[in-house]
Amino acid sequence: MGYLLFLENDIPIVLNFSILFQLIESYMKSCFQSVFLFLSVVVTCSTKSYAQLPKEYKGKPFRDSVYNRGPQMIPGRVELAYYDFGGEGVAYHDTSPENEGSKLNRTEGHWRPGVTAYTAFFRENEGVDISYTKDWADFNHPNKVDPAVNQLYIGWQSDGEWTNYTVWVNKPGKYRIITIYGYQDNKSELWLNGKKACQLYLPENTGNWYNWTQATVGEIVFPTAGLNLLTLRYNKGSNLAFLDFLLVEPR
Ligand SMILES: [Ca+2]
Ligand SMILES: [Ca+2]
Repeated sequence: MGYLLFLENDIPIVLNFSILFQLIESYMKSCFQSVFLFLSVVVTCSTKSYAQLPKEYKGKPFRDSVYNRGPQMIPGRVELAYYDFGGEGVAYHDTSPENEGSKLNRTEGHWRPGVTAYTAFFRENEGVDISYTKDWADFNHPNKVDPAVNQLYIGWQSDGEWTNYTVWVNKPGKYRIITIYGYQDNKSELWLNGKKACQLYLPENTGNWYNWTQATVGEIVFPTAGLNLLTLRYNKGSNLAFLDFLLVEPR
């Protein structure tokens, strides 16, 4: 067996080749195992984070120049106007092909002074009917709970309509759902990854579409963290702005 001889700071160092090879082999094995372990963790996490999304779902989380944070987070607020990309039959179903909110806001007096085109004609070329809260319609009378100024909401609801949201669940568990709405119960349901998860109930009839209030409207369990597909199925009855998910029982 050969020897390696060299000098370090003028001190001769002698190494047996077989020991050297064992050291190299051991080092390489250790590196390989680390890389393998890392990849396993990545693949496992990735699989776990996406497993619950229906495989056939082709929609993608909404994003634009103003909102670019990716999937909306739970716990937190899901803005209903930020339904997924993907179009009619994939990301939403709406009975009228036009955005009735944008269409109205193109008429005289409905694009209010100081309101941006982004807000007044939000997702104008899609079918979901979206508008925003206006000075002379939503704030010219007392509301039980005021919505935000220029709050986007889904209106012009018809029976059997729905919108999809790819959400990121940070903490599995049971959540209370709080919303702000105008008018009356619309018999909404939330579906999670293609299965009915809960019924929503808007408890108070506010009198009309532009009298707003806030209420707890249901509870839902998110069993798994990561990406989940939330579907809001609604019927005629209300203007609906967002859903707040408040964690009440972690799992
Ligand atoms: Ca429509
Ligand atoms: Ca509609």
